[in-house]
Amino acid sequence: MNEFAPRPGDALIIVDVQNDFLPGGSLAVPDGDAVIAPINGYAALFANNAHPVFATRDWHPGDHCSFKSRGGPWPSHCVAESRGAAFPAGLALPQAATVISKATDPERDAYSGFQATGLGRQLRARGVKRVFVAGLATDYCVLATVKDALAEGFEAVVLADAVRAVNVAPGDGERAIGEMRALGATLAQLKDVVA
Ligand code: VGL
Ligand code: ZN
Repeated sequence: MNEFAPRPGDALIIVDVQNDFLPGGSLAVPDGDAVIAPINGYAALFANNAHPVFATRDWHPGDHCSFKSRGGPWPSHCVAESRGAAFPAGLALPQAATVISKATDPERDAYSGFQATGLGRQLRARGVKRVFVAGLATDYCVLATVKDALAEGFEAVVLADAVRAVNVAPGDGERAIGEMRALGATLAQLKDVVA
């Protein structure tokens, strides 16, 4: 029996696959669009087997504290309701997917999909024990989401073929993967999950 085959108690969390994080966006993740095809595969697999699918989105007010205009580290990105904050046309989100908006408070950043969103409560309410995490970016929101998932007692599987890193410093993505593994996350890719 394949340990990564989705079973009852599993959920998929798609992190921040939004136009601004894709090539051409205001905070483009290198090769970020490469996550879309494998994520579409995971999303179909989970949805077709009635396993919950969640999609987080960075959903900032126009004057968010993380923006350079306010002394933060990032260019303006993912402003709520903007085209940059939208999911890309190529992302095949299942009808039943639950969208989780985060970092909506102008005065606080939130990399983790669990931060002030009720995601942990929603997962527990649906009997989820193990989360499969994909999306952008490996070294920020994927890392923070996986750390919080583990801290809240979920098992976490990082979908290695469906994450990409910003790499502000070279190697940040690899270090993030190492950190997640050290905390107890496992790594899988599409062929492990469908096998
Ligand atoms: C993210 C930087 C700023 C992410 C969000 O989704 O990883 N990174 N805001
Ligand atoms: Zn952000």
